[in-house]
Parts: sequence; C-alpha cells; structure tokens
Amino acid sequence: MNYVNINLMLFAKYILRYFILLLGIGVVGLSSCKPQKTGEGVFKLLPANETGLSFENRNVVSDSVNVLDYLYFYNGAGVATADFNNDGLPDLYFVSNQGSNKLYLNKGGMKFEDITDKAGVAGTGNWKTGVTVIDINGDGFKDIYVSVVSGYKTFKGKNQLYINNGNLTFTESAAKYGLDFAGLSTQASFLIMIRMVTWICSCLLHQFIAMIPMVTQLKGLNTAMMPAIIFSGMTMGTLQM
Ligand SMILES: [Ca+2]
Ligand SMILES: [Ca+2]
Repeated sequence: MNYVNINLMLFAKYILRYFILLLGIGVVGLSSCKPQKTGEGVFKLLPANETGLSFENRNVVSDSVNVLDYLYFYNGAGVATADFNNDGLPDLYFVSNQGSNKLYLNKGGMKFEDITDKAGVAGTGNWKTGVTVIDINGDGFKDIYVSVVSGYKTFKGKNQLYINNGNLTFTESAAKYGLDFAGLSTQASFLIMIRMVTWICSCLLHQFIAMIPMVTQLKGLNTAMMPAIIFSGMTMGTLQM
C-alpha cells in the first residue's frame, strides 16, 4: 500500500464519519420538529369556558367616538392583578373603555369567578382608561384606582377609588380621599412610596444619629394625609412627584 492509497483511505474515513454525524443531526432535528397544534408551546392557551375569564373590551364606533376623531380609541384600558382577599391567589381586575369593568376572584386551579356586581367595582364614566392597585389606607387590603377620560367630546366621569372593605366588597371613595379627578386621565402612579423610601434612605445616610426619632415620627404620620400629598402632584391625570 503506497502513500497515496493511505491518504485516500483516511479521507474516505473522515467523509464517512462526517456523513454519519450529519445523519444523526438530521434525525434529531426531524424528531424535534413535529407540528404544533394551536395553543401549544411555552404557554398553553386556556379557553374562557374553562377559566371563567370571559372579559372582552369591545369598543363601539360611532360618528362622535372613533379613531379618526380620537387617536387613542384602540389603546385599550388595562388590567391589574392583585390578591384582593389575601388568600395567596392573585385575582384579576379588567377595565373596559365603554363597558363594565370586571373583577375575577381566583378560585385556584386556573378557575376564576366574576364577582364584579357583589364587589361593586363595575366602574362609571363612558371612557375608562386605566387601573392602578394600591393599599391607599394601609389596612392590609388592596384598593383599586380607575382612571377616566372626561371633558373631551362626549366623555364624562371622574376617576374612581374603590376602597377594599376586606370582605370582597368595595366602597367608592375617590371624593373622600380627594382623588376624584376629572380630566384627561390615562393611568395613575402612586410614586409617593418611592419618594418616601428615597427620603428615608437619604436621611438614614446623612443623619444616622437622628434615625430613631425620625422613624418614630414617620410611624406617627397620619395616613389620611397621604392621598392629599399624592394628589397635589397630579397634572392632567399624570402623577408628577
Ligand atoms: Ca385572591
Ligand atoms: Ca386598603
């Protein structure tokens, strides 16, 4: 066997190995490329008749309210998730531009119950735009703040604050808290908490010795003052601290 024949044999050997490797990759690739049905993948689509989540934000076009006259017609209205009854399961609150808002209680096992009517959180106003959840009165139960557009075209209404009564019913209290804003609201952000934390941290860093009396002072802060502080920064529906 001469030198040329040896090289040809080695070349054929490498080609065979390369072919077997490609064949293996092809087999693995084909086996992993089975066609997927609709709803399969990282997430699984659950139908409304299984979950009970049948909310739909259906906007009705009219001569006075449409996307040509109102650019934000199809912007949607928003959804919030929070544990409103403190049972460890996140509940869902959907906002409808023109229809009824919906509160769904999480029953576990991806099953939800529409408790909007008995909770009293359907919302008012004919163009609702957003929702923010915050425990505004610090009682351990999450409250709901709904933003509403008014004063433009046929839009009427005021922002609403639904205070959680702790038994899956709510009491609309926006006027009581000074948060019944009427205007071009889109979405509220309660940034006061961030500002307060920043302020506390700053104080702790720069005035470490005064830490104890300062915290004591904060604990004594009348929580009823907080909404007034928050609202003082609101301009055209946007909270600006
Ligand atoms: Ca819950
Ligand atoms: Ca609360």
